[in-house]
Amino acid sequence: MTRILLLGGTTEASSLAKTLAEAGADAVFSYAGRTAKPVSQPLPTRVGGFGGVEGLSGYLKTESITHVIDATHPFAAQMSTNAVQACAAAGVPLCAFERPAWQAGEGDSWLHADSIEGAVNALPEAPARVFLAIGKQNLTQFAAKPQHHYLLRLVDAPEAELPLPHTTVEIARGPFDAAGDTALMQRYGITHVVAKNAGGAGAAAKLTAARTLGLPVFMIGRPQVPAQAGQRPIKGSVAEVMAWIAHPSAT
Ligand code: 3Y8
Ligand code: NAP
Repeated sequence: MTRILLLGGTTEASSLAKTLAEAGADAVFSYAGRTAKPVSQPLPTRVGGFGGVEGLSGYLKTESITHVIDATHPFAAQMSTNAVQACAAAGVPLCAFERPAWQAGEGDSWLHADSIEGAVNALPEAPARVFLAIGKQNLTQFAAKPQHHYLLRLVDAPEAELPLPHTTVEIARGPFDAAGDTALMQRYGITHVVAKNAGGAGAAAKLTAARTLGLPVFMIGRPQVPAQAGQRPIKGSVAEVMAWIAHPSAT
């Protein structure tokens, strides 16, 4: 009896949830609970961490999960790593539903950073106006360069004091569009953009806007998710995931 756990939090996860619901699949959608009011899904939904690998392994057993689909964001590396370990321990097939990384195109001026710290170090010394479109979980690292004015885009208004002295906060939930991001960056006289290589369409608008405005982008590469060969096949479309559910061994 197929019972699917869908680890969500991305546009891809939401589109897969729709297809699973339409197919009448027995599936549970899972959010980390990072935002105050996540977008509602057409599947039964759980919110909050599982309690590490232990907790996830226990969940797989008590909920008789037969397939896990990791459709989390490429930067949700801890969740993905936990899923690899818990699924291996429980002998439950796992696949990742992931969008390809963005590639620089004609007219782009990207500086590649291998981590958040790398992006901080790459920022100039002279005061600049930086669009920091990476959410709120990694802002502290940028306190190393307090001289810049940071435009922050957050899903929820910050509860605590921000770790940066000069900020403008934009509260908005994606997906975003290029015209909106171009106007936003012009309004605040942005000179540099920092982005995580999320891939997908939901966060790409700022890259198109940067190209239009001829601005440099500090592009942070994705973290690696350690997995044995075949343990975590990566699918790029809803159709591929649906085919995998039918035949998980035919990765
Ligand atoms: C809680 C669920 C859907 C999902 C939409 C996608 C698109 C909009 C673009 C910018 C970049 C950023 C951020 C972003 C985008 C989609 C997708 C995507 C980037 C929601 C969501 C949850 C989260 C968590 C949130 C993080 C933050 C990251 C904002 C819902 C809206 C910057 C990533 O305040 C916080 O603590 C926010 C935390 C993790 C990154 C960070 O480190 O702060 N996403 N985003 C999920 C959960 O609880 O499990 O609230 O509805 C989902 C989406 N965010 O269904 O259409 O698919 O990527 N999310 C990044 O890409 O850099 C915004 O501003 O240009
Ligand atoms: P993370 O650092 O990889 O995960 C930290 C912990 O959060 C995990 O160990 C797990 O807690 C819990 N968690 C994460 N995703 C979960 C899920 N879908 N369901 C249940 N628990 C989850 O994750 P993150 O980067 O904070 O991202 C959190 C969520 O936001 C993810 O679902 C991701 O898809 C979404 N998101 C993230 C980004 C981003 O830039 N990171 C962007 C867009 C959307 P336990 O160990 O207790 O199980």
